[in-house]
Amino acid sequence: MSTETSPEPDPAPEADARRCGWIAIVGRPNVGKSTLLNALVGQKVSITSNKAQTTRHRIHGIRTVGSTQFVFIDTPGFQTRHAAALNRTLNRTVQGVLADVDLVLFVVEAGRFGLDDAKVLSLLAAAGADAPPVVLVANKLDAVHRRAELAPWLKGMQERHPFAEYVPLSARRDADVQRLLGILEPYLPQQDWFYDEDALTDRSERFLASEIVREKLFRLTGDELPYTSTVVIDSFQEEGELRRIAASIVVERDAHKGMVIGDRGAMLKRIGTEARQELERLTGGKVFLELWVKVRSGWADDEEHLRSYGYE
Ligand SMILES: Nc1nc2c(ncn2[C@@H]2O[C@H](COP(=O)(O)OP(=O)(O)OP(=O)(O)O)[C@@H](O)[C@H]2O)c(=O)[nH]1
Ligand SMILES: [Mg+2]
Repeated sequence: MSTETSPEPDPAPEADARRCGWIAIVGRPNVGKSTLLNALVGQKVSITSNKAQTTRHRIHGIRTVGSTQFVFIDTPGFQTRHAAALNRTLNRTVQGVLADVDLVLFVVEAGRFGLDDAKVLSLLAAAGADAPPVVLVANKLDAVHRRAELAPWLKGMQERHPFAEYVPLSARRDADVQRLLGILEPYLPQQDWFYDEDALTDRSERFLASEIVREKLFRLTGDELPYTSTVVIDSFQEEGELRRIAASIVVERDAHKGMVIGDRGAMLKRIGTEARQELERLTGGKVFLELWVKVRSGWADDEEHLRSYGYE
């Protein structure tokens, strides 16, 4: 009889081969972080608009492909201009996220690197020796008309920071987004998944409802409405497939209230209709949405109000 001990039997092959990890998406406002997140997840979990500072919360978007689960964290565009409490809160959210992830996607617009991008990069560089690897994502490639200038620009980026990967892409092109998933996979540790295979986000329908109303508000009112407007859900009831939602749009001045309501209520009605339609697509059921407009001056500069509105 042999005295040699036989090696431990292999654990179940699927569990052993599984990968899962946290990937933070950071960058200055408006570079397309949330658009990229939605494309990576394959469904809208984070609102987007051409207004800077659209994202205000940390949002997990989850995508499971084969044996790998990617958990992306969308973050607010890092603010360098204003110092109101809202911005301090947003910046804390970004910095808090960086400490705890396996990988960082630093998103910039392809061919552009400005002072506000540099400030975000310096934050990443300051994270020290055990900082996670950083992948440079040069987004909006579709908007770059002089492709020949891209190679020297990428070379310049190499000198700025030892990025783990350099990925020019367009968040709007599905093939680019699938390629990015393949590039990121090897950076995730081998471990079991954190979420169910079909999970898409850590956020509730109630939260998504307030975000979708805020997106329509931003998109439909254009540039006149200051970004300090927000949306609060007053009640959210589920009755089978039906959702009854009452929400308040909170603005800082009476003049803004007029803007949101519009001529004989036309603007508010449009915001409500578009939000309801999107919520019905998202939940697959009927939605009753009731919208109110309230004036609360100074809320964005008041830490207590921020907390009561769900900002961390
Ligand atoms: N042409 C082009 N536009 C894009 C692309 N990706 C995003 N955009 C647009 O860029 C704008 C900003 O996109 P967001 O995804 O909201 O940007 P963000 O970085 O999340 O912005 P904040 O949340 O404000 O920090 C939107 O109008 C998008 O449609 C892209 O690949 N190509
Ligand atoms: Mg965003």
